[in-house]
Amino acid sequence: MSTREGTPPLRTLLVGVDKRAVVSLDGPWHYLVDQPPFKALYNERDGSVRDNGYALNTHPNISTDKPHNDEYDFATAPTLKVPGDWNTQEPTLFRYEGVVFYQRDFNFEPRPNTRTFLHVGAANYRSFVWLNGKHICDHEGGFTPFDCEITAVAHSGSNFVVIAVDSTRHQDDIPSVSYDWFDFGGLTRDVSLVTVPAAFIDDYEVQLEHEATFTLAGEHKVFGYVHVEGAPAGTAVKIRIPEAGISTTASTGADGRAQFSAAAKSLVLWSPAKPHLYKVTVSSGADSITDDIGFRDIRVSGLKVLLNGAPVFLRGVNLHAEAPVRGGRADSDADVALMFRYLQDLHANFVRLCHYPHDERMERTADRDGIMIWSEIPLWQHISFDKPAVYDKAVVMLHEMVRRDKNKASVILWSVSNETPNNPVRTSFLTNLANEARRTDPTRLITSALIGPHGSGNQMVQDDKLMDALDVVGQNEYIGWYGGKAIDADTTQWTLPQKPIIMSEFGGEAKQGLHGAKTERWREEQQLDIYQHQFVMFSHIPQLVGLTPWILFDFRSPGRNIPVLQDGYNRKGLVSEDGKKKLAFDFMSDFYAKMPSSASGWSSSTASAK
Ligand code: GCB
Repeated sequence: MSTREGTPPLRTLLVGVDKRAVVSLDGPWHYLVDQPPFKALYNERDGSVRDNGYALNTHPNISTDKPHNDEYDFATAPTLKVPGDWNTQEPTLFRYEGVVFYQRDFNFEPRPNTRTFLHVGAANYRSFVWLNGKHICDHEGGFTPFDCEITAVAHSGSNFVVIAVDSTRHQDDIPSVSYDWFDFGGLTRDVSLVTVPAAFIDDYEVQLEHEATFTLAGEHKVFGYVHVEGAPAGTAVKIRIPEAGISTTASTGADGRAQFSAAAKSLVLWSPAKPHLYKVTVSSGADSITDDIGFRDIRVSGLKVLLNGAPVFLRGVNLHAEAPVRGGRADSDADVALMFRYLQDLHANFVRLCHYPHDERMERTADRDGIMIWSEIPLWQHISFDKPAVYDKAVVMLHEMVRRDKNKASVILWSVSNETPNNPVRTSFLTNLANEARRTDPTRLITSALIGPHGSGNQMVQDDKLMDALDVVGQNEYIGWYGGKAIDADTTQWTLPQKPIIMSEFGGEAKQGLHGAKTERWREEQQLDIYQHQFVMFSHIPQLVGLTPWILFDFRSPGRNIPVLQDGYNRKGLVSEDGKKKLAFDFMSDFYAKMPSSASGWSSSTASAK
């Protein structure tokens, strides 16, 4: 198995882009579809990327007597809105998985002693970027940001950028070819130009110091680092948190990092009850960023998860990054606000963002509103676990996820995978990845959602060796839907590790508005019945520290093809895709609402909820 040394360099550079003054390139971009076999993007001969095709943004000779040339033209091509998936913007692209070229012009005035980056919030799945006809960067992975430097290529006046996005699935991609969600393609998150001084802050981490033991009272320390790119060792950085009485300086080492640790006066620790954020300013030379950061401690003690030293019960739900009501990939403040309205209605204090990093607005809103987050990379079920290159790719995705969100107090869990096959090759891959996650961020908890305990009769024995590498174990199961009857859950007994357990998926499908007997499939009553029996089972799991039912909203999935009932949607939502709540929503919401906020486990959580 390849190790850190073999890992390709992290291409995402800039942390805290949403806190910088940027030039937005959101809006209409011209597009051209490059249908299979994708001759505009890939050379037929060897599959290499063509730099001499649409990337050049030439125009056809139409009304002149010049010789025949290329047969494409962005200038007169239609447009797609960025950010946005192409599937829900153009009916002929609804089921399209392939290559789309995007192009737009922008004006630029270079400023002396600055560097400029093109920042892409996310593009699914592979991206190839050219500026003024020059190939400036590529990126793989549909859910994390990347930056391409344009300083040397951009000129004064009008410039053009071309981005080819390829959403085709491949075996060795992450996720691989088969997954239970819709493959929304395109420039799905914000695109901007970020101009920074020649020496600039590309990365910083500011957190509550993670001591060996946590004490609520007494002095807390804030620690972290500021990384300055393009500055010599010994460059000064300043970290100021006025409300916490912190104003400190540090200087960069040979690696460009300035480490710091500073005592804070009586911090208000971040929690769902009080999601306090501090204004934190990091600066160096001409560069400065002011972020909003919460400070809190998350750790495991025995069978409990402790938030700021107190056991906490994670009242959660699963969520895909699909916009309710309007449909399509969630990409705006309005989409995020709507999702959070339902989380509030559910009385949730926790959300599992499935199965890939979501728009950064989710973490920002969760920080502000006091919702804890499980964030995951898209290692979903079958991945090419036997390939070192795929491991390297997984490490890059992990690093990109952690790098973007490590300053978000809301994020308490990094998940390395979901429902992967239990075999030695995969266990070694994921154990290494979990260890890498812990090395990268020792202040948070590492998890994974597991499936498939060995069972005989009503005995479920989870003996997956991957659990040894996890702080918190996610257990998925669908008793009453994919197997058995709802009532079987009453007598199901689990043998689980002596670690905190989150029941990370359970549920069943129901078509909103379809009513009948609880024995009838697809009825809201049956979905509710599944939930009620699950709760009997949960009461026998002493290690239970949280629940995330599958899933908040019905979501598109191309394999869900029962007409009328599914119509291309996975119907396990507590709410339909157009925002209507099902009976199971009210059940979960009542339960969470009645749970004492001090609840830490099932017995304390249910004491007053019944
Ligand atoms: C699972 C997967 C999830 C699916 C869900 C289902 O176990 O983790 O991605 O969508 O089951 O509905 O089958």
